[in-house]
Amino acid sequence: MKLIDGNLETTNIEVENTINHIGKRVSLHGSIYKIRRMSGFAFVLLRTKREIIQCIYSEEFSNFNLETLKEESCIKLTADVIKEERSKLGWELRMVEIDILSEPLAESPIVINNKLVDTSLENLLDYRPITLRNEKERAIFRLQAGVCKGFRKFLSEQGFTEIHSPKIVSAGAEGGANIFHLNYFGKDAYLAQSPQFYKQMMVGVYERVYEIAPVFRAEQHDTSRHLNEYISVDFEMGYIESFEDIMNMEVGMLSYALEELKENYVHELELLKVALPNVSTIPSIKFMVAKELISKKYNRAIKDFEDFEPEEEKLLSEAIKKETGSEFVFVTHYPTAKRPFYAMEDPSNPTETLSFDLLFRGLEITTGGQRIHNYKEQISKMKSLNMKVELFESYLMMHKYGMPPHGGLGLGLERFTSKLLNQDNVRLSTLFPRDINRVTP
Ligand code: AMO
Repeated sequence: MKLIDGNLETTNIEVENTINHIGKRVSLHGSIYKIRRMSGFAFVLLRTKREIIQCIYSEEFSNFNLETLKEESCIKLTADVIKEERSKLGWELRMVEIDILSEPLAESPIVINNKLVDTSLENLLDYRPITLRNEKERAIFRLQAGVCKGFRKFLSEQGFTEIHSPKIVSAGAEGGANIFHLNYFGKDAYLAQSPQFYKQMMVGVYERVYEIAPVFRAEQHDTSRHLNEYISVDFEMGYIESFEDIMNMEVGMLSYALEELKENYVHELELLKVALPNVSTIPSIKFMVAKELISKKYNRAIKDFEDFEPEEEKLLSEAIKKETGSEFVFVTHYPTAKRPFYAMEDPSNPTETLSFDLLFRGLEITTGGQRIHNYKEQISKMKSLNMKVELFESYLMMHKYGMPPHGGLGLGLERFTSKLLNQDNVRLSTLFPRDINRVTP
Protein backbone atom coordinates (compact mmCIF):
# COMPACT_ATOMS: atom_id res chain seq x y z
CA MET A 1 0.00 0.00 0.00
CA LYS A 2 1.15 3.53 -0.73
CA LEU A 3 0.42 6.53 1.48
CA ILE A 4 -0.30 9.77 -0.31
CA ASP A 5 0.98 12.59 1.86
CA GLY A 6 0.10 15.68 -0.18
CA ASN A 7 3.72 16.62 -0.72
CA LEU A 8 4.35 17.47 -4.33
CA GLU A 9 7.90 17.72 -5.50
CA THR A 10 7.98 20.30 -8.24
CA THR A 11 10.71 20.06 -10.75
CA ASN A 12 9.83 23.11 -12.83
CA ILE A 13 11.82 26.21 -12.06
CA GLU A 14 9.68 29.25 -11.33
CA VAL A 15 10.65 32.14 -13.54
CA GLU A 16 10.40 34.62 -10.65
CA ASN A 17 13.33 33.04 -8.83
CA THR A 18 15.47 31.76 -11.67
CA ILE A 19 18.06 34.36 -10.87
CA ASN A 20 18.95 31.90 -8.09
CA HIS A 21 19.44 29.19 -10.68
CA ILE A 22 21.96 30.91 -12.92
CA GLY A 23 25.01 28.71 -13.28
CA LYS A 24 23.07 25.63 -12.16
CA ARG A 25 21.77 22.54 -13.92
CA VAL A 26 17.98 22.31 -13.63
CA SER A 27 15.26 19.92 -14.61
CA LEU A 28 11.93 21.17 -15.90
CA HIS A 29 9.06 20.24 -18.20
CA GLY A 30 6.96 21.90 -20.87
CA SER A 31 5.81 21.81 -24.50
CA ILE A 32 7.92 22.71 -27.49
CA TYR A 33 6.34 25.97 -28.65
CA LYS A 34 8.63 26.80 -31.52
CA ILE A 35 11.87 25.58 -33.08
CA ARG A 36 14.00 28.17 -34.87
CA ARG A 37 16.83 26.52 -36.75
CA MET A 38 19.96 28.61 -37.20
CA SER A 39 23.29 27.57 -38.69
CA GLY A 40 24.94 25.17 -36.27
CA PHE A 41 22.40 25.62 -33.48
CA ALA A 42 18.67 26.20 -32.82
CA PHE A 43 16.46 28.28 -30.56
CA VAL A 44 13.87 26.06 -28.97
CA LEU A 45 11.04 27.89 -27.20
CA LEU A 46 9.61 25.93 -24.31
CA ARG A 47 6.07 26.73 -23.15
CA THR A 48 5.84 26.28 -19.40
CA LYS A 49 3.02 27.09 -16.97
CA ARG A 50 3.39 30.80 -17.44
CA GLU A 51 6.42 31.73 -19.52
CA ILE A 52 7.84 30.89 -22.89
CA ILE A 53 11.47 30.09 -22.08
CA GLN A 54 14.21 30.39 -24.67
CA CYS A 55 16.40 27.28 -24.85
CA ILE A 56 19.47 26.75 -27.00
CA TYR A 57 20.15 23.52 -28.81
CA SER A 58 23.65 22.85 -30.01
CA GLU A 59 25.48 19.66 -30.90
CA GLU A 60 28.25 21.04 -28.70
CA PHE A 61 26.34 20.57 -25.43
CA SER A 62 23.03 18.82 -26.28
CA ASN A 63 23.13 15.05 -25.94
CA PHE A 64 20.30 14.34 -28.38
CA ASN A 65 19.40 14.87 -32.00
CA LEU A 66 17.41 18.04 -32.82
CA GLU A 67 15.37 16.04 -35.35
CA THR A 68 13.70 14.16 -32.46
CA LEU A 69 12.02 17.41 -31.36
CA LYS A 70 8.62 18.38 -32.77
CA GLU A 71 6.56 21.43 -32.03
CA GLU A 72 3.91 20.62 -29.37
CA SER A 73 5.83 17.60 -28.09
CA CYS A 74 5.76 17.45 -24.29
CA ILE A 75 9.20 16.98 -22.80
CA LYS A 76 11.19 16.74 -19.62
CA LEU A 77 14.36 18.71 -19.97
CA THR A 78 17.68 18.86 -18.18
CA ALA A 79 19.41 22.16 -18.91
CA ASP A 80 22.03 24.62 -17.73
CA VAL A 81 20.84 28.10 -16.80
CA ILE A 82 23.04 30.68 -18.49
CA LYS A 83 22.97 34.45 -18.02
CA GLU A 84 22.00 36.12 -21.31
CA GLU A 85 21.20 39.82 -21.43
CA ARG A 86 19.68 39.60 -24.93
CA SER A 87 17.00 37.19 -23.78
CA LYS A 88 13.76 38.75 -22.44
CA LEU A 89 14.17 36.96 -19.13
CA GLY A 90 17.85 37.85 -18.73
CA TRP A 91 18.82 34.19 -18.94
CA GLU A 92 18.34 31.20 -21.19
CA LEU A 93 18.68 27.47 -21.03
CA ARG A 94 21.26 25.27 -22.69
CA MET A 95 19.50 22.00 -23.45
CA VAL A 96 21.47 19.01 -22.22
CA GLU A 97 19.10 16.07 -22.20
CA ILE A 98 15.45 15.47 -22.98
CA ASP A 99 12.87 12.86 -22.24
CA ILE A 100 9.98 12.99 -24.75
CA LEU A 101 6.77 12.34 -22.82
CA SER A 102 4.39 12.60 -25.78
CA GLU A 103 4.31 13.66 -29.39
CA PRO A 104 1.47 15.25 -31.40
CA LEU A 105 -0.13 13.06 -34.00
CA ALA A 106 -0.49 15.88 -36.49
CA GLU A 107 0.70 19.37 -37.09
CA SER A 108 -1.56 22.14 -35.78
CA PRO A 109 -4.01 23.25 -38.53
CA ILE A 110 -3.50 26.83 -37.36
CA VAL A 111 -0.24 28.58 -36.67
CA ILE A 112 -0.33 29.21 -32.94
CA ASN A 113 3.27 30.09 -32.20
CA ASN A 114 3.51 33.52 -33.77
CA LYS A 115 2.96 36.75 -31.85
CA LEU A 116 -0.75 36.63 -32.73
CA VAL A 117 -2.98 33.86 -33.98
CA ASP A 118 -3.60 35.42 -37.37
CA THR A 119 -7.01 34.01 -38.27
CA SER A 120 -10.75 34.77 -38.22
CA LEU A 121 -12.73 34.90 -34.97
CA GLU A 122 -14.53 31.79 -36.19
CA ASN A 123 -11.30 29.80 -36.51
CA LEU A 124 -9.89 31.19 -33.30
CA LEU A 125 -12.92 29.79 -31.47
CA ASP A 126 -13.32 26.58 -33.48
CA TYR A 127 -9.75 25.60 -32.62
CA ARG A 128 -9.88 26.95 -29.06
CA PRO A 129 -8.12 24.00 -27.36
CA ILE A 130 -5.02 24.79 -29.37
CA THR A 131 -5.36 28.52 -30.16
CA LEU A 132 -5.45 29.13 -26.39
CA ARG A 133 -1.88 27.81 -26.28
CA ASN A 134 -0.72 30.96 -28.05
CA GLU A 135 1.25 33.19 -25.70
CA LYS A 136 -1.10 36.16 -25.96
CA GLU A 137 -4.31 34.17 -26.03
CA ARG A 138 -3.49 32.41 -22.81
CA ALA A 139 -2.35 35.67 -21.18
CA ILE A 140 -5.91 37.01 -21.56
CA PHE A 141 -7.31 34.30 -19.32
CA ARG A 142 -4.52 34.54 -16.80
CA LEU A 143 -5.36 38.21 -16.42
CA GLN A 144 -9.01 37.25 -16.06
CA ALA A 145 -8.01 34.81 -13.33
CA GLY A 146 -6.04 37.66 -11.71
CA VAL A 147 -9.15 39.86 -11.76
CA CYS A 148 -11.16 37.12 -10.02
CA LYS A 149 -8.38 36.57 -7.51
CA GLY A 150 -8.43 40.30 -6.72
CA PHE A 151 -12.24 40.31 -6.37
CA ARG A 152 -12.16 37.27 -4.07
CA LYS A 153 -9.38 38.65 -1.88
CA PHE A 154 -11.10 42.01 -1.55
CA LEU A 155 -14.54 40.62 -0.81
CA SER A 156 -13.18 38.14 1.66
CA GLU A 157 -11.29 40.96 3.46
CA GLN A 158 -14.56 42.92 3.58
CA GLY A 159 -16.30 40.07 5.40
CA PHE A 160 -18.15 38.49 2.47
CA THR A 161 -18.71 34.72 2.46
CA GLU A 162 -18.40 32.89 -0.86
CA ILE A 163 -21.50 30.89 -1.80
CA HIS A 164 -22.47 28.45 -4.58
CA SER A 165 -26.10 28.74 -5.58
CA PRO A 166 -28.03 26.28 -7.79
CA LYS A 167 -28.08 26.80 -11.53
CA ILE A 168 -31.22 24.73 -12.06
CA VAL A 169 -34.07 26.82 -10.74
CA SER A 170 -37.86 26.88 -10.65
CA ALA A 171 -38.41 30.49 -11.68
CA GLY A 172 -36.62 33.24 -13.58
CA ALA A 173 -35.16 36.06 -11.50
CA GLU A 174 -34.61 38.69 -14.15
CA GLY A 175 -37.86 38.58 -16.14
CA GLY A 176 -37.89 38.83 -19.93
CA ALA A 177 -37.93 36.07 -22.50
CA ASN A 178 -34.23 35.23 -22.35
CA ILE A 179 -34.58 32.19 -20.13
CA PHE A 180 -33.66 28.59 -20.99
CA HIS A 181 -36.43 26.13 -20.24
CA LEU A 182 -35.64 22.61 -19.02
CA ASN A 183 -37.78 19.51 -18.88
CA TYR A 184 -36.86 18.54 -15.35
CA PHE A 185 -38.19 14.99 -14.94
CA GLY A 186 -41.52 16.08 -16.36
CA LYS A 187 -41.62 19.37 -14.45
CA ASP A 188 -40.76 22.87 -15.61
CA ALA A 189 -37.38 24.17 -14.58
CA TYR A 190 -34.97 26.79 -15.92
CA LEU A 191 -31.28 27.58 -16.13
CA ALA A 192 -30.47 30.39 -13.69
CA GLN A 193 -30.31 33.83 -15.32
CA SER A 194 -28.56 35.08 -12.18
CA PRO A 195 -28.06 34.02 -8.54
CA GLN A 196 -30.32 36.93 -7.55
CA PHE A 197 -32.83 35.10 -5.32
CA TYR A 198 -30.23 32.98 -3.60
CA LYS A 199 -27.74 35.73 -2.87
CA GLN A 200 -30.56 37.74 -1.30
CA MET A 201 -31.65 34.74 0.81
CA MET A 202 -28.06 34.29 1.95
CA VAL A 203 -27.91 37.91 3.16
CA GLY A 204 -30.39 36.72 5.78
CA VAL A 205 -27.79 34.11 6.76
CA TYR A 206 -24.35 35.73 6.46
CA GLU A 207 -25.16 39.42 5.86
CA ARG A 208 -22.52 39.67 3.13
CA VAL A 209 -22.11 37.08 0.36
CA TYR A 210 -20.59 36.75 -3.08
CA GLU A 211 -20.48 34.28 -5.93
CA ILE A 212 -18.47 34.04 -9.15
CA ALA A 213 -20.20 31.51 -11.38
CA PRO A 214 -21.84 30.86 -14.75
CA VAL A 215 -25.33 32.15 -15.51
CA PHE A 216 -27.45 31.59 -18.58
CA ARG A 217 -29.32 33.91 -20.91
CA ALA A 218 -31.26 32.68 -23.93
CA GLU A 219 -30.22 35.67 -26.04
CA GLN A 220 -31.66 35.23 -29.51
CA HIS A 221 -29.35 37.72 -31.16
CA ASP A 222 -25.76 37.51 -32.25
CA THR A 223 -24.00 40.63 -30.97
CA SER A 224 -20.48 41.50 -29.89
CA ARG A 225 -21.56 41.88 -26.23
CA HIS A 226 -24.04 39.05 -25.62
CA LEU A 227 -23.22 35.50 -24.58
CA ASN A 228 -25.66 32.72 -23.76
CA GLU A 229 -23.56 31.65 -20.82
CA TYR A 230 -21.34 34.09 -18.97
CA ILE A 231 -19.56 34.41 -15.65
CA SER A 232 -21.41 36.65 -13.26
CA VAL A 233 -19.55 38.26 -10.38
CA ASP A 234 -22.26 38.86 -7.79
CA PHE A 235 -22.24 40.28 -4.33
CA GLU A 236 -25.02 41.15 -1.96
CA MET A 237 -24.80 42.97 1.36
CA GLY A 238 -27.15 43.66 4.26
CA TYR A 239 -27.63 46.67 6.55
CA ILE A 240 -26.92 49.19 3.81
CA GLU A 241 -27.94 52.78 4.32
CA SER A 242 -28.23 53.57 0.65
CA PHE A 243 -27.55 51.97 -2.71
CA GLU A 244 -24.45 54.16 -2.84
CA ASP A 245 -22.90 51.78 -0.27
CA ILE A 246 -22.90 49.19 -3.05
CA MET A 247 -21.35 51.55 -5.57
CA ASN A 248 -18.63 52.40 -3.05
CA MET A 249 -17.97 48.71 -2.48
CA GLU A 250 -17.68 48.20 -6.24
CA VAL A 251 -15.15 51.03 -6.61
CA GLY A 252 -13.11 49.39 -3.83
CA MET A 253 -13.39 45.98 -5.47
CA LEU A 254 -12.31 47.24 -8.90
CA SER A 255 -9.36 49.24 -7.53
CA TYR A 256 -8.22 46.24 -5.53
CA ALA A 257 -8.38 43.93 -8.55
CA LEU A 258 -6.42 46.36 -10.72
CA GLU A 259 -3.78 46.65 -7.98
CA GLU A 260 -3.57 42.85 -7.91
CA LEU A 261 -2.86 42.90 -11.66
CA LYS A 262 -0.25 45.64 -11.29
CA GLU A 263 1.53 43.71 -8.57
CA ASN A 264 1.35 40.13 -9.76
CA TYR A 265 0.54 40.13 -13.47
CA VAL A 266 3.17 42.43 -14.99
CA HIS A 267 4.21 39.75 -17.47
CA GLU A 268 0.69 39.48 -18.94
CA LEU A 269 0.02 43.25 -18.81
CA GLU A 270 3.18 43.90 -20.80
CA LEU A 271 2.55 41.10 -23.25
CA LEU A 272 -0.95 42.39 -24.00
CA LYS A 273 0.10 46.07 -23.74
CA VAL A 274 -2.72 46.82 -21.32
CA ALA A 275 -3.20 50.39 -20.12
CA LEU A 276 -4.97 49.97 -16.78
CA PRO A 277 -7.70 52.55 -16.14
CA ASN A 278 -7.78 54.80 -13.10
CA VAL A 279 -10.57 53.75 -10.81
CA SER A 280 -9.92 55.65 -7.59
CA THR A 281 -13.16 57.63 -8.03
CA ILE A 282 -16.01 57.15 -10.50
CA PRO A 283 -18.45 59.90 -11.51
CA SER A 284 -22.14 59.20 -11.13
CA ILE A 285 -25.03 60.64 -13.14
CA LYS A 286 -28.79 60.08 -13.04
CA PHE A 287 -30.30 58.15 -15.94
CA MET A 288 -32.56 60.95 -17.23
CA VAL A 289 -29.82 63.55 -16.86
CA ALA A 290 -27.51 61.29 -18.87
CA LYS A 291 -30.16 60.79 -21.56
CA GLU A 292 -30.60 64.55 -21.92
CA LEU A 293 -26.87 65.18 -21.91
CA ILE A 294 -26.34 62.76 -24.82
CA SER A 295 -29.33 64.14 -26.67
CA LYS A 296 -28.09 67.74 -26.39
CA LYS A 297 -24.39 67.10 -26.88
CA TYR A 298 -24.76 64.81 -29.89
CA ASN A 299 -27.97 66.26 -31.27
CA ARG A 300 -29.93 63.00 -31.04
CA ALA A 301 -33.64 62.64 -30.38
CA ILE A 302 -34.42 60.45 -27.34
CA LYS A 303 -36.25 57.39 -28.71
CA ASP A 304 -36.28 55.10 -25.68
CA PHE A 305 -37.01 56.78 -22.33
CA GLU A 306 -36.50 53.58 -20.32
CA ASP A 307 -33.12 52.28 -21.42
CA PHE A 308 -29.96 53.20 -23.30
CA GLU A 309 -29.32 52.23 -26.88
CA PRO A 310 -25.80 50.73 -27.23
CA GLU A 311 -24.70 53.83 -29.16
CA GLU A 312 -25.83 56.04 -26.29
CA GLU A 313 -23.68 54.06 -23.83
CA LYS A 314 -20.69 54.74 -26.06
CA LEU A 315 -21.48 58.44 -26.40
CA LEU A 316 -22.07 58.86 -22.66
CA SER A 317 -18.72 57.22 -21.86
CA GLU A 318 -17.04 59.48 -24.41
CA ALA A 319 -18.62 62.62 -22.96
CA ILE A 320 -17.79 61.67 -19.36
CA LYS A 321 -14.22 60.84 -20.27
CA LYS A 322 -13.79 64.22 -21.94
CA GLU A 323 -15.28 66.03 -18.99
CA THR A 324 -13.76 64.13 -16.07
CA GLY A 325 -11.04 61.87 -17.45
CA SER A 326 -12.83 58.81 -16.06
CA GLU A 327 -13.30 55.73 -18.24
CA PHE A 328 -16.02 54.53 -15.88
CA VAL A 329 -19.38 56.11 -15.17
CA PHE A 330 -22.21 55.10 -12.83
CA VAL A 331 -25.71 55.75 -14.13
CA THR A 332 -28.30 55.78 -11.34
CA HIS A 333 -32.08 55.90 -10.88
CA TYR A 334 -33.13 53.70 -13.81
CA PRO A 335 -36.84 53.82 -14.63
CA THR A 336 -38.94 51.44 -12.53
CA ALA A 337 -40.58 50.13 -15.68
CA LYS A 338 -37.27 48.68 -16.87
CA ARG A 339 -36.02 47.16 -13.61
CA PRO A 340 -36.96 43.72 -12.21
CA PHE A 341 -39.66 43.30 -9.55
CA TYR A 342 -37.17 43.06 -6.70
CA ALA A 343 -35.69 46.55 -7.31
CA MET A 344 -36.54 49.16 -4.69
CA GLU A 345 -38.32 52.26 -5.92
CA ASP A 346 -37.14 55.69 -4.89
CA PRO A 347 -39.63 56.74 -2.17
CA SER A 348 -39.38 60.34 -3.36
CA ASN A 349 -40.16 59.33 -6.97
CA PRO A 350 -41.57 55.81 -7.49
CA THR A 351 -41.09 55.99 -11.27
CA GLU A 352 -37.36 55.59 -10.59
CA THR A 353 -35.45 52.85 -8.76
CA LEU A 354 -32.59 53.00 -6.27
CA SER A 355 -30.43 51.20 -8.78
CA PHE A 356 -27.46 51.76 -11.02
CA ASP A 357 -25.44 50.47 -13.95
CA LEU A 358 -21.71 50.88 -14.35
CA LEU A 359 -20.43 51.66 -17.84
CA PHE A 360 -16.79 51.09 -18.72
CA ARG A 361 -15.30 52.30 -22.01
CA GLY A 362 -18.73 52.50 -23.60
CA LEU A 363 -20.27 49.25 -22.36
CA GLU A 364 -22.51 48.30 -19.43
CA ILE A 365 -20.51 45.97 -17.21
CA THR A 366 -22.58 46.01 -14.00
CA THR A 367 -26.14 46.31 -12.77
CA GLY A 368 -26.92 46.74 -9.10
CA GLY A 369 -29.14 48.40 -6.56
CA GLN A 370 -31.15 48.23 -3.39
CA ARG A 371 -33.82 45.52 -3.10
CA ILE A 372 -37.28 45.50 -1.59
CA HIS A 373 -36.93 43.84 1.84
CA ASN A 374 -40.44 44.38 3.20
CA TYR A 375 -42.80 41.42 2.59
CA LYS A 376 -45.98 43.42 2.00
CA GLU A 377 -44.21 45.86 -0.28
CA GLN A 378 -42.76 43.01 -2.34
CA ILE A 379 -46.12 41.24 -2.65
CA SER A 380 -47.94 44.37 -3.72
CA LYS A 381 -45.22 45.12 -6.28
CA MET A 382 -45.53 41.63 -7.74
CA LYS A 383 -49.30 41.89 -7.89
CA SER A 384 -49.08 45.23 -9.66
CA LEU A 385 -46.97 43.47 -12.29
CA ASN A 386 -49.51 40.61 -12.58
CA MET A 387 -46.94 38.08 -11.38
CA LYS A 388 -48.07 34.74 -9.97
CA VAL A 389 -47.00 35.22 -6.35
CA GLU A 390 -47.46 31.51 -5.53
CA LEU A 391 -44.60 30.61 -7.92
CA PHE A 392 -42.21 32.64 -5.77
CA GLU A 393 -43.20 31.27 -2.37
CA SER A 394 -39.74 30.00 -1.47
CA TYR A 395 -38.15 33.31 -2.50
CA LEU A 396 -40.65 35.29 -0.45
CA MET A 397 -39.96 33.23 2.67
CA MET A 398 -37.04 35.47 3.53
CA HIS A 399 -39.15 38.63 3.27
CA LYS A 400 -41.86 37.04 5.38
CA TYR A 401 -39.50 36.02 8.17
CA GLY A 402 -37.42 39.18 8.22
CA MET A 403 -34.67 40.74 6.14
CA PRO A 404 -32.40 43.76 6.66
CA PRO A 405 -32.24 46.58 4.10
CA HIS A 406 -29.91 45.16 1.47
CA GLY A 407 -28.61 45.37 -2.06
CA GLY A 408 -25.91 44.13 -4.37
CA LEU A 409 -24.70 43.89 -7.90
CA GLY A 410 -23.83 41.61 -10.79
CA LEU A 411 -20.80 42.24 -13.03
CA GLY A 412 -20.22 40.42 -16.33
CA LEU A 413 -16.67 39.07 -16.07
CA GLU A 414 -16.16 38.66 -19.83
CA ARG A 415 -17.46 42.15 -20.57
CA PHE A 416 -15.15 43.66 -17.96
CA THR A 417 -12.13 41.73 -19.23
CA SER A 418 -12.79 42.54 -22.86
CA LYS A 419 -13.06 46.26 -22.13
CA LEU A 420 -9.94 46.15 -19.97
CA LEU A 421 -8.12 44.73 -22.99
CA ASN A 422 -9.84 47.10 -25.44
CA GLN A 423 -11.30 44.22 -27.43
CA ASP A 424 -14.26 44.76 -29.71
CA ASN A 425 -15.97 41.43 -29.00
CA VAL A 426 -16.79 39.86 -25.65
CA ARG A 427 -16.06 36.40 -27.12
CA LEU A 428 -12.35 37.26 -27.18
CA SER A 429 -12.41 37.25 -23.38
CA THR A 430 -14.53 34.11 -23.12
CA LEU A 431 -12.68 30.84 -22.73
CA PHE A 432 -15.19 28.67 -24.59
CA PRO A 433 -18.01 30.96 -25.73
CA ARG A 434 -21.61 29.85 -25.93
CA ASP A 435 -23.58 31.92 -28.39
CA ILE A 436 -26.58 31.34 -30.59
CA ASN A 437 -24.44 29.51 -33.14
CA ARG A 438 -21.92 27.79 -30.91
CA VAL A 439 -21.87 25.00 -28.34
CA THR A 440 -18.46 23.56 -29.21
CA PRO A 441 -15.68 23.23 -28.36
P1 AMO B 1 -28.17 42.14 -15.44
O1 AMO B 1 -29.19 41.29 -16.10
O2 AMO B 1 -28.11 43.58 -15.88
O3 AMO B 1 -28.42 42.18 -13.86
O4 AMO B 1 -26.75 41.50 -15.61
C1 AMO B 1 -25.63 41.98 -14.89
C2 AMO B 1 -24.42 42.12 -15.79
O5 AMO B 1 -24.15 40.89 -16.44
C3 AMO B 1 -23.62 41.11 -17.73
N1 AMO B 1 -24.48 40.49 -18.74
C4 AMO B 1 -24.03 39.80 -19.81
N2 AMO B 1 -22.79 39.52 -20.24
C5 AMO B 1 -22.64 38.79 -21.37
N3 AMO B 1 -23.70 38.31 -22.07
C6 AMO B 1 -24.97 38.56 -21.68
N4 AMO B 1 -25.97 38.06 -22.38
C7 AMO B 1 -25.18 39.34 -20.51
N5 AMO B 1 -26.27 39.76 -19.84
C8 AMO B 1 -25.83 40.46 -18.78
C9 AMO B 1 -23.54 42.61 -17.91
C10 AMO B 1 -24.56 43.12 -16.92
O6 AMO B 1 -24.27 44.42 -16.48
N6 AMO B 1 -29.36 40.31 -10.90
C11 AMO B 1 -28.90 41.48 -11.60
C12 AMO B 1 -27.68 42.07 -10.94
C13 AMO B 1 -27.96 42.66 -9.59
O7 AMO B 1 -28.79 43.58 -9.52
O8 AMO B 1 -27.34 42.19 -8.63
C14 AMO B 1 -28.56 41.09 -13.05
O9 AMO B 1 -28.33 39.95 -13.37
O10 AMO B 1 -22.23 43.00 -17.55
